[in-house]
Amino acid sequence: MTDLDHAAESTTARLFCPYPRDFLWGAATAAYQVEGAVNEDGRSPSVWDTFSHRSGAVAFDQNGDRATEHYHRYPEDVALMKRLGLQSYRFSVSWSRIFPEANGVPNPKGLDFYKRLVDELRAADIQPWMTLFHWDLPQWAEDRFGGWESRDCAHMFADYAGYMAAELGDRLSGVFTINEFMCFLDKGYVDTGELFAPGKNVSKRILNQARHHAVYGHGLAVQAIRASGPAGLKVGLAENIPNIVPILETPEHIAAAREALRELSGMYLTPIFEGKYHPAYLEDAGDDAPIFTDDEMAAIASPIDFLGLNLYAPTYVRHDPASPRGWSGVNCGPGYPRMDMPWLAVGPSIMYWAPRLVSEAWNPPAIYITENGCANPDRPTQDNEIMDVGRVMYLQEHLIHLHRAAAEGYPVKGYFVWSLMDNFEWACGYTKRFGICYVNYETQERIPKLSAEFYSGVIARNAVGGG
Ligand code: PNW
Repeated sequence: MTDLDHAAESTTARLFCPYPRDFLWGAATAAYQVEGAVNEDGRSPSVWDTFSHRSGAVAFDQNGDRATEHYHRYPEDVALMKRLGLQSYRFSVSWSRIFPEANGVPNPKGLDFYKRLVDELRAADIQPWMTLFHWDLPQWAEDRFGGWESRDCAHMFADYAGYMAAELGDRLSGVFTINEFMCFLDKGYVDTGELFAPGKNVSKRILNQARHHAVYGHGLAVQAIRASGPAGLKVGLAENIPNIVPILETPEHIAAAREALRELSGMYLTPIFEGKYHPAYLEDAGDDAPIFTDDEMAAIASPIDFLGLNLYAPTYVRHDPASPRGWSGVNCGPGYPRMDMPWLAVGPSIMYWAPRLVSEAWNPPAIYITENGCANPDRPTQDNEIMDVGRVMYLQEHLIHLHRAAAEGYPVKGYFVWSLMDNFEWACGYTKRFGICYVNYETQERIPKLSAEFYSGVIARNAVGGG
């Protein structure tokens, strides 16, 4: 076989060879982005309600009051998932629906919504995967003790996690404790340009302490879920790791990439897997480093059943003997391809490198891609079609690289596209559309886009290409 034949064969293989037999295909959303019904059935405000009602905080002063009305339209949405052939759905729970006040008294009506949603999913043969915290901290926790600035937040979170595992655990396929530390801490506690709720501006010292309480909250939640949930309930977290890609596939650049991943995850995933903060993080923090105990570090490193990875944009890294740490970052530079979001540079090989580098660094028992997708300025044609060829391109290229990770034996077990439908995109409001289904925000009509048809085909074939 010539080199050219070999190259052709491997590309074809990525496209047409099936994914592993029991690979799980799904879609994801998050409570505040889709539910609406913010004042119904006893729900109290979260920090995102407060923040989005602050003038100038969100594009066009938009908010999630109505969102996509998933709270009421969930039967229709589950039917849509079924039509698309989805095998799983990752949703998040609004903590302040379950515990509207600080007094620890649960709200049965809030819980009942998630019971109905989960039952509807199971009746449609769609696996429910629940995220406990996707940034919408109850406002009472912010008012009472400054949210994650306080250890109390970690304990309250664990109580809530244990309660949900006891009430719903027997009907779930998996639980994610926390979604993306960076987005509610680094973007919510410090104004670095794109401010998220609660929209504070704290000192480095307080930020580091809040980061510590959040990873501690994750660890306590894992323990509470195991203590209160049914035996065998699987638990992990969903994290947007820095998606390190070595600038070239050579041993030095790959080693540099692995070290960069551990170091840049120094305050989040590194302690969760290693029970210790990365020394470079503590050194950089100096006097602003968090205060912690050995027992807390042990709780943070409670074993998990899987790691969820939210993968969007690459961070290129090179081997660099001139840098004290032996590696440095490489900017994408002008003219680099991007999707319709300032931070969304396109680098499909993240889908290979993230599972590989994470496995080499920490060897998690299983990996799920808990989010991947892109914004595209979608508009229906006169015939009410949404021809989002850009998103089809993005998804196809990413899935080819994910196939490589699976084919090389990294333990990728499933993939959740972000998102099932267009929704409230945080500080961008409704101006950015990430859905594979279009939402008309006037009528709340959902229209599957071309990418939904593409993704349905992938699921049906369990392979990227073919027809
Ligand atoms: C994720 N970044 O957020 C969230 O989990 C979703 O709720 C969100 O809608 C989706 O990605 C799209 O934004 C991110 O700056 C926010 O790299 C920011 C970044 C990445 C992910």
